[in-house]
Amino acid sequence: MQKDHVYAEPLAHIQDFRFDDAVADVFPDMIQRSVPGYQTIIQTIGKLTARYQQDNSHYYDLGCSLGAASLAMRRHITAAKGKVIAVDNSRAMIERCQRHLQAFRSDIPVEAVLADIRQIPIENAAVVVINFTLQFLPPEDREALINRIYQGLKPGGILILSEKFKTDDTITNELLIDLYHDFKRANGYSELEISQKRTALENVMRPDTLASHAKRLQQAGFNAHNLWFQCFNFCSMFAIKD
Ligand code: GEK
Repeated sequence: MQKDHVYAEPLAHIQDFRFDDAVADVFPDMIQRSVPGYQTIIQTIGKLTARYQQDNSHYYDLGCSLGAASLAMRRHITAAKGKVIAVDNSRAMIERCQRHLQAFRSDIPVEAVLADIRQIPIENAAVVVINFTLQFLPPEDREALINRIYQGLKPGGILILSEKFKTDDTITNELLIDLYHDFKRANGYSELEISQKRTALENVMRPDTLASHAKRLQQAGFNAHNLWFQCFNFCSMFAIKD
């Protein structure tokens, strides 16, 4: 695994964060050291897939990066005629994702698609995963995607949505961010790396509050939804279509 040094040296001008070759090359190390509970979330995506799988269904991984969630889903599908559809709009990510998927043998087909998740059809789905990607969409586009996911799920299907979130009050928001930065320090990131990455993400990753996620899920039609994981300002929710 290549170590993430993307922000290790001082940069004269910090550009907006992009999922380019430099990031894709170090992504497994980056996400592991930057997202609290990442392994737990990926493993639980596998477990939930085992529970919510249905025959003749699609399993979506929206914003798949290198395909960790797709691999977890594929390992757990035993239902007949399943297909995993992994989507990312970064060429650097999807090329590496294709290689990862080919490296492991499986009878379950996986299609790795270079596309914008706002533009692909979502249909016949037993499971839809959107793991730390909704936060990168322009806020005004989020509702339409959640609505389309609801429409594309089969009855009894599940959406697993993981996000970084913010809180409405400054005191708890700053405390959660401080605890998160301690987590990054403990994982070997320097003050310079933490602050340069924060600046790079400022314009491209805009977290919602948990209340706005819950409202959006409810309005889309999900009557059953809840938080199942939280660590600092990172969380994962599930929503089940009845
Ligand atoms: C994992 N889910 O390892 N359409 C398609 N892809 C997009 C879009 C878009 N509009 N916007 C961003 N992306 C993964 C981790 S990373 C999260 C997901 C992170 C893609 C982007 O190219 C990147 O690969 C991914 O969403 C977000 O479980 O790095 O914090």
